Amino acid sequence: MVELKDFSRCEQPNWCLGCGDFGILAGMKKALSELTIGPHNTVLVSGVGCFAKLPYWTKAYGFVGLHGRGLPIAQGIKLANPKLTVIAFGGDGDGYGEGGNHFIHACRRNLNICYFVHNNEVFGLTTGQYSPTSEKGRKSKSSPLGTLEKPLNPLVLAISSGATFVARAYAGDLTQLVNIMKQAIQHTQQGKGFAVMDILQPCVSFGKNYEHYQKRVYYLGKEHDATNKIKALEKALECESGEKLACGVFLVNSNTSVI
Ligand SMILES: Cc1ncc(C[n+]2csc(CCOP(=O)(O)OP(=O)(O)O)c2C)c(N)n1
Ligand SMILES: [Mg+2]
Repeated sequence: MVELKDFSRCEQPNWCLGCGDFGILAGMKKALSELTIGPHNTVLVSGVGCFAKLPYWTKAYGFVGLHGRGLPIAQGIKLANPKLTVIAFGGDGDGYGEGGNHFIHACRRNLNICYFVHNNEVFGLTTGQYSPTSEKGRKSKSSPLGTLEKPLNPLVLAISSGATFVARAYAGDLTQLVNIMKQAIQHTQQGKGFAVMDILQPCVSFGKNYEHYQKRVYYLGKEHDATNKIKALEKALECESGEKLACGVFLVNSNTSVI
């Protein structure tokens, strides 16, 4: 039996009070323990950012790497020991900006690892610059007149690049977060390939608050056919206005994973 406390350390996270990262940390521990995956079989890998401190505060194997470079490390670990459950963590800056190139090719390569991206639409650790997922026109210390670019759509990028499990969750809804994380982990355990989860994360200091997400988040219903790539793309494109934020499993497919 694996219990939640098996993943706990005595140190407390130093994230801002109310940070969505707390929800993601809690969700990950709950998902692993409910799947009876123990700390001795788990490796957590991250890059640089507030989110990247997650392995510090979890009792499991961990590696905190360079900015945007979590995925190559995680893939190397999986190749060296395929029996391990490997979860890479990214931030919207880390994973979709600095590490964007690794992201695309990890989707194509489809190794059996999870990628959980803490998407708070901002560079949190460096105190509030705009990120690849910030909305157009966002004013920040690095864009005083507002950003000029449209935000990146990570779901569309993951689907079109070949990832076989693509989902979105919300850090403020633990029940659904755990449910979707468990499906992602199981996908990799069944040898079906790379599982990407974009996780909407409130940033109480520099980004959007819980109210913003609570008003917009809804879940894909049973009518959504996640085995249909075109339908998955359509749903992912629908979210671009930012007014309605669909969560759930957009795409699930089997694949040709090498390991
Ligand atoms: C190569 C490199 N470029 C820039 C930085 C500075 N830096 C540290 S954290 C960070 C932003 C992190 O943002 P994100 O990935 O969204 O994580 P968050 O802090 O929001 O959780 C940046 C630009 C760095 N450490 N290394
Ligand atoms: Mg961020």
